[in-house]
Amino acid sequence: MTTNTIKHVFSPLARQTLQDSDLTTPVAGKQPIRLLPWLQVIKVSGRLMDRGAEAILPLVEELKSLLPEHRLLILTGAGIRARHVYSVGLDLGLPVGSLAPLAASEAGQNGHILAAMLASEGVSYVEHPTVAQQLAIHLSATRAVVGSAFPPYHHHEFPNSRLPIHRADAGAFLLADALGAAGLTIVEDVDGVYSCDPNGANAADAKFIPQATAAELADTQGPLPLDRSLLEVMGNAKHVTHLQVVNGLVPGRITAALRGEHVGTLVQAR
Ligand code: GWN
Ligand code: ATP
Repeated sequence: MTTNTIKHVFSPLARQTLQDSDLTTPVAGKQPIRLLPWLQVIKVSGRLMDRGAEAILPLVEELKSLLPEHRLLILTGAGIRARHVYSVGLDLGLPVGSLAPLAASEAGQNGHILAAMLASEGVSYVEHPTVAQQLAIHLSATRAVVGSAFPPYHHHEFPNSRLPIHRADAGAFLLADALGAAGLTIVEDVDGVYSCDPNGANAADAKFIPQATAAELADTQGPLPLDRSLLEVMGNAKHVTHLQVVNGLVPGRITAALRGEHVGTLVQAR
């Protein structure tokens, strides 16, 4: 009898369809572990990088000052070069799956720039596959690394859009949540989220929103400084309960946010 049983490996999913949630939920319904519970994720907006030395040099000094206190994954957005590539590509009729990697490479370029400015502190740019598989060993060797905030969906097309819907804000949140990070701070060139664009035509009417749920922001009609897909993915978060949007042009705001102070717009996942 023993000769038979050693050939059988018990597995609760071996003999059933994976399509039936009544059968899979008892096995798959468990809360995932936090891989890097001490990690702070900081997403730096592409627009901030577009402002050049005036914005980047003070930001670099603040990021350097955070290193003794925090272990960081710094992720960069795409900014103005991606807007240009979108307009050229759309004019030519390129499909959205061709546009996404073009824009993603601009987010990567901003990351390479920021990493070069932080290199003297032992900070390097790491590739997407390294973020996915070797972040722990890199953050054992150094206090921070830089990567691209754009999600690597490459040529995968999501329906009903001519522009990639999952951009740098959504990518940063998906990573922070998948890693079970301690927090996510989105660094913009505005104080946070307003009722309308504080740099737009109706700037005089823009009211600052100190706190909102992702669902409340999703219900708004006007422009936001965040990807709308971010608000959707936040609703399905496993670990990260909130993020804070802060102004990276004001020295000290990122430091305060990482210490848990309310200095921008707090967005609650639920
Ligand atoms: O190139 O700056 O990673 O980290 O979505 O893919 O378009 O690639 O297609 O590891 O895999 O341009 O080459 O480029 O930004 O994304 O990288 O230097 O296959 O390190 O080769 O998932 O960096 O790059 O653009 O992030 O966002 O070689 Mo870049 Mo991006 Mo580097 Mo990455 Mo895409 Mo890779 Mo990738 Mo592509
Ligand atoms: P990426 O990093 O993906 O390139 P980004 O964060 O640099 O993107 P945007 O997504 O365009 O850039 O967001 C930043 C800009 O959004 C701000 O400069 C601001 O003028 C504008 N904005 C539009 N609507 C609002 C709003 N409701 N509240 C605050 N800012 C807004």
